[in-house]
Amino acid sequence: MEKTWRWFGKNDKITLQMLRQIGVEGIVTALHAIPNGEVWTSEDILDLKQYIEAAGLRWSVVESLPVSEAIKYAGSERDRLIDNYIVSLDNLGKAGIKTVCYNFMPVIDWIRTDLHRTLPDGTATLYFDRVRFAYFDLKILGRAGAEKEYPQEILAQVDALDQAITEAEKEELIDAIIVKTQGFVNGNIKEGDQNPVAIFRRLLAQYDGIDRDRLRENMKYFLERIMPVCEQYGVNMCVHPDDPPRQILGLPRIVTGADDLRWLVRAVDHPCNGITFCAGSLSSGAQNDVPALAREFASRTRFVHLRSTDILPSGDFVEAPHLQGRGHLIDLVRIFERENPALPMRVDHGKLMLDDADKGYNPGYSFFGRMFALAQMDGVMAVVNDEIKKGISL
Ligand code: DNO
Repeated sequence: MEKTWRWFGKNDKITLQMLRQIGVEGIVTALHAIPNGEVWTSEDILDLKQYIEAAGLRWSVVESLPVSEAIKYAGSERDRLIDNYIVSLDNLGKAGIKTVCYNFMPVIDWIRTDLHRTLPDGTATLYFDRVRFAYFDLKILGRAGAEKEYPQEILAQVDALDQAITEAEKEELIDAIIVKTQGFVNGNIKEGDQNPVAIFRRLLAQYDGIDRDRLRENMKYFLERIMPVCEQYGVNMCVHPDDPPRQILGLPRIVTGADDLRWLVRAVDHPCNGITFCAGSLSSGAQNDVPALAREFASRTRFVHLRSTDILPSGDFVEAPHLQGRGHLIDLVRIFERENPALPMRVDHGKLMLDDADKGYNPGYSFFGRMFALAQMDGVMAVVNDEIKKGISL
């Protein structure tokens, strides 16, 4: 697979020169300064492309070209926003950038409750705590009817937490769930926004009455409209699975596992309608057997995120070391290297380690942590390619 790296643009503290030194081949990035819903012009695309190429790298994948909320809930401005999206795809296609990652998660992208969970070895990682998440929903957001969605044992723990939690911890929880993890991915809520909880409530209200079937219809509508421009340039759209892959905060989520992926590839049965196989997101759903999903969907996979998680007995989940956990990344490398050795892959979410602390990296996007994981996956790829060369099949 092609070794790629998510890089956040010219202001990223991790420079392209650093990435070349560690063996990165392709860059995964976006025009982060363009507000969601606006056109990516050829001029801006080419400027960034040339900057990347001047460092001896290539712009392999766009992550993400965000899908505006009104496209997802089918608001009155949906067609105008899809028209803009098509122009951006046209400009990317013309520039020869042909892999575009996006997601169709309403309102909130990936979710964690703790961005600095310290492990016994002194490194820190990302964590999802079921009770704290329920606390956010019930006691901070105060979502109507939310109690019905949680088992009694969680409700009791939420009440206990309510007696103990400090104001500072509440702020930290809000920051982790709806600010720090979101700002750099879709811009719905950004750092510095006043009263993020109120903004979040307004965003949620846009989905009143939208269930999984309606969201599926809206996704199909979007994909059908953009397929012609994708076909014209051979641009592969690759949907990122929901993280975590389950219904959340009363919102429908429709990219959660085997049934959803089957629906997706059949609903718009076109080779440009592809998948970002994010092993991390998929592995955090207890329903998912990740290697089985990889085998089933390899031929529609256009981009791979190598990451793993562990689900704990409490139902919480934590990012696992890349060679461990439910992601089974060794099996995945075997599957994807055989399917298409040119597939772009990036390691996703490294731990905070060594010199990473206090650099202000986006959560999950540390330097040393990701470099360490990339070296591990590079080793696995070397072994697998050696097996393939020698005709060993496992
Ligand atoms: C977080 C990522 C997400 C993902 C987007 C893709 O680390 O998994 O930000 O890149 O959802 O659209």
